[in-house]
Amino acid sequence: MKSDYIKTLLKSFALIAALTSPLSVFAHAILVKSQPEQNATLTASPKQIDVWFNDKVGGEYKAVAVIDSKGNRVDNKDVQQEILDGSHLYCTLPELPAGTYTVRYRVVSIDTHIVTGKFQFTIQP
Ligand SMILES: [Cu+2]
Repeated sequence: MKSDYIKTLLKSFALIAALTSPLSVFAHAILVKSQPEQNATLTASPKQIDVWFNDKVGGEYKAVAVIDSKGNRVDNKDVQQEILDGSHLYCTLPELPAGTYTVRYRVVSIDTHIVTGKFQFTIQP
């Protein structure tokens, strides 16, 4: 019957839409919040960097690095994932001099994709 054919066709489209939708359950992780915020101007060196994603991320291969304007890595290389909130990573910092810093992150999202990104913040003299 023709209507059965159309129903099947519609189901196929629905399936394709579900598989390709950014709202899929197995979503690609995106950064939703950070502390310091992107492009923040601070009056003192922050004690740590916090990043939050829209979903929990994998415990392996997680990385958060803070790079100074000369390209040197300045964080304490101690990235941690919050035990009760797998969407939250943080690392600590030594006392940093004034300058502009770049935070780089790299995580594996639930859909197994690798997600990388960066943002900057500035510490005023
Ligand atoms: Cu993805």
